[in-house]
Amino acid sequence: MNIPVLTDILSANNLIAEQNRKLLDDHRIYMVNLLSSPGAGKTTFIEETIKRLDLAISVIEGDVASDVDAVRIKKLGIPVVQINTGGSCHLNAPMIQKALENLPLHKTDLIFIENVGNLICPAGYKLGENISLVMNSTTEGDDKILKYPGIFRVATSLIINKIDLLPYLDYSLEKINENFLKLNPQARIFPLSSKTGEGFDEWIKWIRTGVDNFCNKL
Ligand SMILES: Nc1nc2c(ncn2[C@@H]2O[C@H](COP(=O)(O)OP(=O)(O)OP(=O)(O)O)[C@@H](O)[C@H]2O)c(=O)[nH]1
Ligand SMILES: [Mg+2]
Repeated sequence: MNIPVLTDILSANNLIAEQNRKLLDDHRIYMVNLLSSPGAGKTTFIEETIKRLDLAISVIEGDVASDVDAVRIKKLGIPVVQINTGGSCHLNAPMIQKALENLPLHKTDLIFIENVGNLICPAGYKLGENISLVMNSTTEGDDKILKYPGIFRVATSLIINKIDLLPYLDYSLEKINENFLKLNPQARIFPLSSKTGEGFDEWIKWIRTGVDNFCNKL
């Protein structure tokens, strides 16, 4: 079935995503798009990453409503813009373009975008990011990769959060690893706990190297 309207919307979005990328390249800023279902632990993970990463970080928060997450990030003294989509289940490139106007780009190395909690629609919308991180938490069950392959296919890396709860749950890390690597053989997997900090060293080393390599290539 041909759906020209959707094709037009996506290509208009992609054009602005490219403009966002160009602006960020000019400022040597790396941008990460973080995707997951609601409550997987995205904001907690960003907070814990900010505490451990010696870079100038800014954050764009996407939610249907409220500024709850932006208030949390602001408490860490980090520049943050809250986007309320008013019902839409994903962020798009024009929203990010507007948010970038309100961030101190001249003193930012890395931007985290926390996308709207959802495993379906955010996958189709490029924002100008360097990488997409998809988070699956142990409390969601280990079958989500099979049920929502689209979002896991676009992931550069998979964050498995809440591993501190593994002893209490019927969740198989082996199954997740196997299913994810079938879709995405080149991608990295970081099992970690945003509550205890377990597993963060590997993740921090990896993201730091990613930012450094990006800056060296420009
Ligand atoms: N046990 C445990 N709890 C966690 C961990 N990470 C986050 N949480 C808890 O999970 C709940 C949701 O965390 P958030 O960081 O708000 O999740 P989120 O993905 O940002 O949620 P939305 O923005 O609403 O989609 C909170 O009660 C956190 O304290 C973890 O690694 N282990
Ligand atoms: Mg959040």
